Amino acid sequence: MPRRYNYVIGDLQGCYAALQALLERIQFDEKHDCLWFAGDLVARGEDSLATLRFVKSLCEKDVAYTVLGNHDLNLLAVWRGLSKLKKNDRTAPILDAPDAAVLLNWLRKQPLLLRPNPDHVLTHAGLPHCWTTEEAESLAFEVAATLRGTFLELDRFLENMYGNDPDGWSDDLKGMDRLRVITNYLTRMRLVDARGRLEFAFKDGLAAPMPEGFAPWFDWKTRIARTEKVLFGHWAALEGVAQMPNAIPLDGGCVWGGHLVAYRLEDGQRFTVQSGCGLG
Ligand SMILES: [Mn+2]
Repeated sequence: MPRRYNYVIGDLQGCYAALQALLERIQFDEKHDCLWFAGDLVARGEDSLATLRFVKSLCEKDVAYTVLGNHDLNLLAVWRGLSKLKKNDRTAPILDAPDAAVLLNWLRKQPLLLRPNPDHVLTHAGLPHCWTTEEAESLAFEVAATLRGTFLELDRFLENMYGNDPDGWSDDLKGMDRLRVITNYLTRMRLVDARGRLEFAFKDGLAAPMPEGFAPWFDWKTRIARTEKVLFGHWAALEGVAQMPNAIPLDGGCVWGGHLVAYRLEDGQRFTVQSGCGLG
C-alpha cells in the first residue's frame, strides 16, 4: 500500500515523551504514514524500555523501520555480557524486563543501512566518500548478517566490535577488522581525511577547529557522484539543522536538551519538538 508520508526521525536515545509529542505534531497515522528511525533508539533518555517496545511494535506492523546506532550495538554487547553498562546509560530496565530477550533478539536483526526510496539512503552516522551507495549497502549487509547469525557469531562480533583500528577502509580487509571498520563508518563517523581514514575524538560543530587533514565525511567528493541524499543522526552538535546539499542531519540533540527532529521525505519539511526529557 503506498504511504501518504514518510518521516525520518533522529536519535531517540530513550526520549519516549518527546517521540510521542513529535508523532502528535506530525499527526502520525499508522494507517497511512511510515517512520524511519536513524538509530540510537536507546541510551540516556528517560524511558529506553518504553521507546524500544514502541518502535519494535511499529516495525512489526511494517509502519516503521530503523537502522542500528552505536548505542544500540552497545546495548547488545551489554546484554551478551561483553561490555559493561555505561554510567550514564539508563538501559538497565531493558535488561531486567521480562521481554528483554524478545526485544534484544529483535534489535539485533535490524539493518545498518536502509533505502527509504530511490533518492535517499539512511544510516546512523552517514556514508564515507570511499564507498558508492551500492558498496555501502552490501558492506552494511555483511555486518547485519553477522549480527543476526548464531549467538556464537553475534558474540564474536560484539567482542571484537570495539576499537579504532584499522582506521580506514581497504578492499582486502577480512574478518573482524573488516566488520569493525564497516561498523565504525556506519555508526560512529564524523570526520574523515582524504583517504577516508576516521577521526574519533572530534564531536563539536562545523565552526570548531578540526584536526589537520580531516573534514566532515559529507564534505569529501565521492569517486562517482552520489545521486542519493544521505540521511543520518549521531552528530548532535549539528543540531539537526546544518545545510548541506546532499546530507541531511537528523540528530537535534534531544537527549541533551535540544530537539527531536522529523524530516518529511516527500517535501523536505522539518518538524521538531523541544526536548522534555532532559537527563534528570
Ligand atoms: Mn550515535
